Amino acid sequence: MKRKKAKLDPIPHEQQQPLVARLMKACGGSYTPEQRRKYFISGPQWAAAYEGHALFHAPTRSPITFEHVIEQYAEIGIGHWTTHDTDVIPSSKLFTDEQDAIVDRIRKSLKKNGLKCSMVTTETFHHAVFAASPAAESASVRAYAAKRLVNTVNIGHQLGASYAVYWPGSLGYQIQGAVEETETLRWYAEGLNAACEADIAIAARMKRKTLKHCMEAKPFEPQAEILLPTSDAMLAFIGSGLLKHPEMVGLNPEYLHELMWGAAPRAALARAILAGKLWHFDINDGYRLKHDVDIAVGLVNPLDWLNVLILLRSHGYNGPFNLDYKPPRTTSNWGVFSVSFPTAVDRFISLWEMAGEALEDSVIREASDALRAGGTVPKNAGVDEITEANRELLTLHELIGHRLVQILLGLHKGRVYSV
Ligand code: GCO
Ligand code: MN
Ligand code: MN
Repeated sequence: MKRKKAKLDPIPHEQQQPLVARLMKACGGSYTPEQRRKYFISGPQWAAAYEGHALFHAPTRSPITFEHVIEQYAEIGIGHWTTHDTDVIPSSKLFTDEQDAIVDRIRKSLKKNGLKCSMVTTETFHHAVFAASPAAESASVRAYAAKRLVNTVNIGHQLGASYAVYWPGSLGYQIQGAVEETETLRWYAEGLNAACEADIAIAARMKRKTLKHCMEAKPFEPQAEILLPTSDAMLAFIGSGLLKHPEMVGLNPEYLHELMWGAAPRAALARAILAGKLWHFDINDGYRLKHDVDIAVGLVNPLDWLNVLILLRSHGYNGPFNLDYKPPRTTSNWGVFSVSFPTAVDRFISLWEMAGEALEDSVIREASDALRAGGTVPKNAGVDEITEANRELLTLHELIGHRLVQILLGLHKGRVYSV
């Protein structure tokens, strides 16, 4: 039916927030902060503070402080907070008393708002010093990078974190032939080795557990060619013999980063699970074979997400779900915390609970059991008999797919459309 075109009156600025707030309420389906806090969900400082800038984009939002982010996360019910070193400490203030003062302010702000810092990470991609990567030819750059990683481990322990993440960023090249890959990867390993060795010493001194050091791959950015473009490449790197403590190093796959290169994220995660290295998980969404659009979880591929969470639930994944996405440039500073974050968290919780429902679903269960039982095959059966014996059961693959879509759309509860 075509809607009659109403004359639309412009909406004055002061009425816009109330309108958005009313429509948010009308959407329904939101969880309480207490319910949200039951999940190991973390909110990055850089996601909330993202100002909408990029190579082709001027900022659309104004800067905000970590105090504000932490306070807003607490209100929403995001129980954990994550940060890069330079999201909160300007590069020039690192390694100074000012760093200690800032870390102290963060600690107080977390405590006041009942949040925990779960993960820290080092920015080794933005500052000009890392133009040739943290594993640059120049030994002075590499020594500085190692010092930064060690400093972040230290901050992590001071803030009570359990995870450190490493996105190698500019580890790659624009111009082929200038960089020798094996040498660069050896140098990169030296940085991680320094971080792990320092961690062992700091953890012993502070009577804490060592951190879980998690590598994060991204295939296409910010260099033209990337030396460790996928989680699989990182698994090979961890097992290459270059790391002094491979047992301390695992993965932080990002959903979109795996999707970007054309992988099935669920299969990439399955390989990480088999290797015992799925320790941390950046959750977001986007499109295949495109740049890193970092859209909020479940907005593009909810069915794929449901399947990812079925895999993680059935393997008892209990690490963090880090909301590493970028609120759209069209969203206001106010909208970041009143629409973008709560809706991302709530879609995640719905999909997680739905995954539990799918695992318990009697139709899926009986279909999966039947497929595993297989058909009745006579002794010494030949290829034709084996094929024939299983033929009707294989139809269940599509039936399971249909059932998962029914669960996703709520149709398994008997919802139908009048036609
Ligand atoms: C990206 C990356 C980053 C990393 C972060 C942690 O999408 O650009 O995922 O957000 O997760 O740098 O090291
Ligand atoms: Mn990420
Ligand atoms: Mn990303």
